[in-house]
Amino acid sequence: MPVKAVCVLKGAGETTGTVHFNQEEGSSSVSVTGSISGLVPGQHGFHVHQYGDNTNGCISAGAHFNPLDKEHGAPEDEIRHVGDLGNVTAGADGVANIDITDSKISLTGAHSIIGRTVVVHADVDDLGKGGHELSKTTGNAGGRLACGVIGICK
Ligand SMILES: [Cu+2]
Ligand SMILES: [Zn+2]
Repeated sequence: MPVKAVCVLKGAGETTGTVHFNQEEGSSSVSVTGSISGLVPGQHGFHVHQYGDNTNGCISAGAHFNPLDKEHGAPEDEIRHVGDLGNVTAGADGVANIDITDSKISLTGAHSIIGRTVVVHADVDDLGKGGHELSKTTGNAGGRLACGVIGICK
């Protein structure tokens, strides 16, 4: 049986979205699909954060999901947080369509993202390479526009 999960993104502003996760049985990769609307055109940091806690809004989700205690990086880097999914890109209509395959996140086991939070950010994630003091922790991706807890679905 594949494992499937879904996340509905909401925030204080007009950014909303839905993200689907699918992992085939025995596969080490997860497909991430969906769309986010109400964004400024351009790139926006897109991560799985540690906690499935939105008590005080997206800030309660904590830092990037990082069970291996590594520095922030790009999805294709060996040195990255498990939760580092890079950027999504919004078009002129403010909509970002997501179609990512990632082999570091999982829907089962020690690196499972079930019950954690997806966050989409105001700014571009520099993927650890921007030279900013926050580059190696957050990619300097700015505020949290919208977020949601990842839950199992059918
Ligand atoms: Cu983030
Ligand atoms: Zn990170």
